[in-house]
Amino acid sequence: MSSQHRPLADPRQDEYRILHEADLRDYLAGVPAVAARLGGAPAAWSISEVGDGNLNLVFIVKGTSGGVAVKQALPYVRLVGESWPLPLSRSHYEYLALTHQARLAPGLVPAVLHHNEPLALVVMELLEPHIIMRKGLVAGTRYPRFVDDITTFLARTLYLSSDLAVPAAEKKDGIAAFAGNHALCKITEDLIFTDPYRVAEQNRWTQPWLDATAAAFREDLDLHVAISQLKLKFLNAPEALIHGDLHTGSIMVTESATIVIDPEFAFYGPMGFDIGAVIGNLLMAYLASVGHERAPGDRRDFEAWVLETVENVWTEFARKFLELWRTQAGGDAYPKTLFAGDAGAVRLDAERQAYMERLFSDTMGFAAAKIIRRILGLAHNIDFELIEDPKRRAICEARSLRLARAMMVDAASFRTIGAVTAAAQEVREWQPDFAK
Ligand code: SR1
Ligand code: MG
Repeated sequence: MSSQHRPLADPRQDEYRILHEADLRDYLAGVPAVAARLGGAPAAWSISEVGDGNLNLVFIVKGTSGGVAVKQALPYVRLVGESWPLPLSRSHYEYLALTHQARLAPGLVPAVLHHNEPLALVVMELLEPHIIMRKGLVAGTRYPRFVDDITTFLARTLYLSSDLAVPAAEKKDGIAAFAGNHALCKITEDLIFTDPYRVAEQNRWTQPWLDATAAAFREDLDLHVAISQLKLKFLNAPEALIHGDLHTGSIMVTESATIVIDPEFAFYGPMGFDIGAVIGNLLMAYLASVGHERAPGDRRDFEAWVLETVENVWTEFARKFLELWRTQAGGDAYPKTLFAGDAGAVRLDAERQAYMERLFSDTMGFAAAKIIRRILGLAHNIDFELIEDPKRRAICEARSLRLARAMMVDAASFRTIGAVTAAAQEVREWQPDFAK
C-alpha cells in the first residue's frame, strides 16, 4: 500500500470521551442555544438513551420548554462491540451531509443545533411525535405524505449534487470532502455486496428453514456476477452525494411529515443505491406483512398501499428528477451547445429517458441486494425479526429472497416498476418446499 493510501489515525481520539448522563447534562448546560431550547434548570432535564441502531448512542433530552436529540458516535460498532473499531470521523461526515441535505431538501432532514467534532456529537431538533418508519410499517400504518416527501428528498439531493446540476470543479470538491468516509463504505462493501454470498462468521439466517437457500446463494455464480457488478458500481460511480443507508429505519414519520435521518454513510456514490434502499425496504415490508397478520387477510389494504407506494416512489422520483434536469441543468454534463435547436432538444429528451432506464436498472439491483443482506447477512430488520414463529418468518424471508434473486439475475424481466410489483404479488402466494 502506498503511503498516500495508508489509513490515517483518527486525529480526535485524544479529546474524545463517551458522554454518560451526568456528563451530557453538564455539557449541554454549557451550550447556550441548546440550554435555551430545553429551558429550566439543567438538574431537572430528563435524559434517556434510546439508541436502537447498530452503531451509536442516541439520547433524548427534555427540559421545561423543549427537547433535543443527541447522537454520539462510539469508537466501535455498537451491534458487535469493541472488537470492531470504527472511526469517530463518521460523525463529521454525518454533520456535513445533514447540513448539505438541509440546503438541497429543506424541511426533510432534522435541524442541527450543535456539533462537537472531537466528541463526535451532533445535537438535533427532537422529532416528536415522529416514529421510525420501519416500526410504523410493522404495525401496518400507512403514511400518506411519504411518497411526495421521499421523492422530493431523493430527486433534489441526488440531482442537485450530480454533474447534471453542479460544475465539475465543485462536484470534485464534494467528492474529496466525503472521500475519507471509506470505513463506512467498507461496511457496506462487505456486509451488502460480499458476505451474504460466502461463508462469513457474522452471517445468520432463520435456521433450519433457510439453510438450503443460503447454501445455494453461496454457490450461485449468476448471482455472484450480478452482485459483483453492483459492488463495482458502488465502488466506482461517484454520481451524486448519496445518503448511503436510506432504509426505513433511517426515516422518521408521522402521517403528515417525513424526515430523513442518519446520513453517516454518506459519500459520492451511485444514485440507485439510495432509491433502491427505499424500494427494497418497502418490498420487505410488503412480504413480511403476512407474518404480522392477526387474522387471515387483515393487512391486505395495508399491503396494497405498500405496493402502490413502491410504484409511486419510482414514478414520482423519475418525474421530479427529469423536471429538475429540464429546468436546472447547471452542470458540465450534456453541454447545451451540443443540443441546440429542435432536433437537439428532441435528442436530449430521448437521452434523458435512456438515462432514467439505466438508473431504474441500477435501482432494482441495489433494492435486491438490500433485501438479501437483511436475510442472510449480519444486520437483520424488525420487519422479519418481529415475526415470532420462526417457520412463518422463514416463509416470508424465502419469498423475499426468491424475488430479490430474480430482480438481480433476471434484470431484463424487470424493466418497469409495474413488473416488480407484479412479481412481488406473485411471490407472496408462492410456498417454499419447507412450507408444503
Ligand atoms: C455493522 S453496521 C450494520 C448496518 O447498520 C447500518 O444501519 C448499515 O445498514 C450497516 O450495514
Ligand atoms: Mg443508521
